[in-house]
Amino acid sequence: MRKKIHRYPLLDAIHSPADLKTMSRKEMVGLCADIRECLIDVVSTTGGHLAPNLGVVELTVALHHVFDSPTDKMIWDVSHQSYVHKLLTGRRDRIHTLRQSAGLSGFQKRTESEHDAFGAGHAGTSISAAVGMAVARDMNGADNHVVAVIGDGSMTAGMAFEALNHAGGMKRNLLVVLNDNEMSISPNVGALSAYLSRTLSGDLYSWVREETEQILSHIPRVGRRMAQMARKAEEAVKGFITPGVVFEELGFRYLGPIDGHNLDHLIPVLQNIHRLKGPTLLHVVTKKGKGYPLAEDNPVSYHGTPKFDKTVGVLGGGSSLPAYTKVFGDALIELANIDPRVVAITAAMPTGTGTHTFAEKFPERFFDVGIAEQHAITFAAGLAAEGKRPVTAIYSTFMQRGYDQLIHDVALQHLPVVFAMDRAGLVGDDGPTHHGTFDLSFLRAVPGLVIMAPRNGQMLRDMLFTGLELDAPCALRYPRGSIPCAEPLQGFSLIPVGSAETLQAGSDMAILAVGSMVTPALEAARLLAQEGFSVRVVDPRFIKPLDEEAMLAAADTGTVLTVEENALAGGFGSAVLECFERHGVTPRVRRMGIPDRFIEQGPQDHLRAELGLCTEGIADTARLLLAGRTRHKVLRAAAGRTS
Ligand SMILES: Cc1ncc(C[n+]2csc(CCOP(=O)(O)OP(=O)(O)O)c2C)c(N)n1
Repeated sequence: MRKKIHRYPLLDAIHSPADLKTMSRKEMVGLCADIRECLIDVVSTTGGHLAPNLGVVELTVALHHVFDSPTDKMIWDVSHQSYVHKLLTGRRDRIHTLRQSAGLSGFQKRTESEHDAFGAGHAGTSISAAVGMAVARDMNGADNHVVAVIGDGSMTAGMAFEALNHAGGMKRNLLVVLNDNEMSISPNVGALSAYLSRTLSGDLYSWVREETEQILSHIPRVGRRMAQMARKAEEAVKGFITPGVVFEELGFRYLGPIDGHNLDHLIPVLQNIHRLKGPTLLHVVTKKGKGYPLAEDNPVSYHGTPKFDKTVGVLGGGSSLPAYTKVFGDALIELANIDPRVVAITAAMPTGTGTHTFAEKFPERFFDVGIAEQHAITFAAGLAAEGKRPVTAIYSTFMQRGYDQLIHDVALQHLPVVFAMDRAGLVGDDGPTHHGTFDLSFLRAVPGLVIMAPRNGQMLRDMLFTGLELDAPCALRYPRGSIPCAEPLQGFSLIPVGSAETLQAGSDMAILAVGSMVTPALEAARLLAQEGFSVRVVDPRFIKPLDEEAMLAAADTGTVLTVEENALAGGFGSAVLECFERHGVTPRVRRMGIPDRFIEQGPQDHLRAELGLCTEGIADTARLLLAGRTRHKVLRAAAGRTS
């Protein structure tokens, strides 16, 4: 029998967190090295969030050494940094399936493991969930620990402060670990970030070094123990109690900052906290990308990466066509050159939304508000109320956060804010927390909001221009990935609001396809033409207001197929049905889109193909419709109606 070779011997010996309990400190240091190597090996082949995970290796090991998951609850904010937790909680042998179809999720998922206490993907939820769990624990008379780990970036989310406020007032046992690496995806922004940096500044350190032991030894019992411990862990003495006033005023006991890469600091501190009562916040300082020089030097690129060659680093590659994100970013700069009223807003995603180039060009007109989508939207409303033309670039999935602000602050006051919603539709490996498949449904209900979806790069430019010329709020949604074809991208044309474009005439049936679905719909129509069918193809361009004339002309063919990368419930197809109902026309209609379930992770193209949202899928559905068409006509004639 061949002997199994252990690539990561210490990591391979861990089958559950219980195995960590008996490890010596030295072994744990070796374990951390194994984990880093494994992370780099895995993420270089699967893609994923490398730098955030490299930064929490020691912290995760220490937490699992001291606390008892799954009895103690560990909640990772966003949970993009939970790979180490996965490795330590029985998922080592499946880690190579990370973010793959039917593989491990890139985030925490309750259905994946009993150690995943709470699922996430969006930022700022961990403390709220932890407070809920702490209250439920107390109501149940249990005594387990609840630990939320939140990054300094995610701490900029308003929800985190709502939760701190609630928790601090209630005095339940709860630990919040603030993982401070001074980075969100990009460098962290705002006053809180500046405040946290000040707590790490040299001046403060020296003040603390002198004062800490004295202060600690004056705290009865716990204080003496902590002082002894602090003495042992030389470096940890740095700011053992620093002015974490913000958190203390919110009712938390603030401890830190401590070195989040030093187990000799982390473990004794956590062991002490384990015995403390009440809400505690431990401020831990880490380095994003720790241990992999390429990631340490460039944490933005290694925050989330596609697969890469680990010896040379993250490689570009992929399509030779520009991404929608870049087309948008370039167009925004061009339009801002023309119109000085144009300003740009991002909620902690300058690179992801393509607004980072705008930031370089127009630093005075660019605003990164942190992970604060709700604030971003009302902030935009304020700017618009005073005559600016804000373009608020927020991924479709994160727009969900700002729905009330969109209705109450923007639309109700009819303020001209442009929402540029990247990553609309299926996003791929990030999975259900990140698919942008609801925006058409939730936006369509908002009175006065213009909703557009471009089918190519030039149309994105024209829609952005049209949006900025409007005296109304508007949203444009475009997919993750490259534009569908090489085309000269130049100039800007106004698109008449509410006008569809008929791309191909046809009389047997009509396909009405939105945004990313237009190209496959045209290809499907071409296949059908080869089979002798005459198919009309219409790009509505505007989901709201709908070009009713164009929709009714489509109905005249007697058979209509709508295709969208959005939930079927309430999406574009629903709008078309509502239009037909308003006008009393009854063509045969089929709607293609996202069914009423959450779509798992997988390559974007595979997911689309599985749902039929591709050339073949559209052609197949069209064929079925066309086959039923004759029968339908006969039945309708028998019922005395014509179409
Ligand atoms: C509501 C929301 N907005 C934006 C994002 C995108 N996002 C994912 S991780 C991240 C940065 C998080 O920074 P931090 O919490 O400091 O963690 P780090 O990656 O630095 O460890 C952002 C902005 C998100 N997940 N959720």
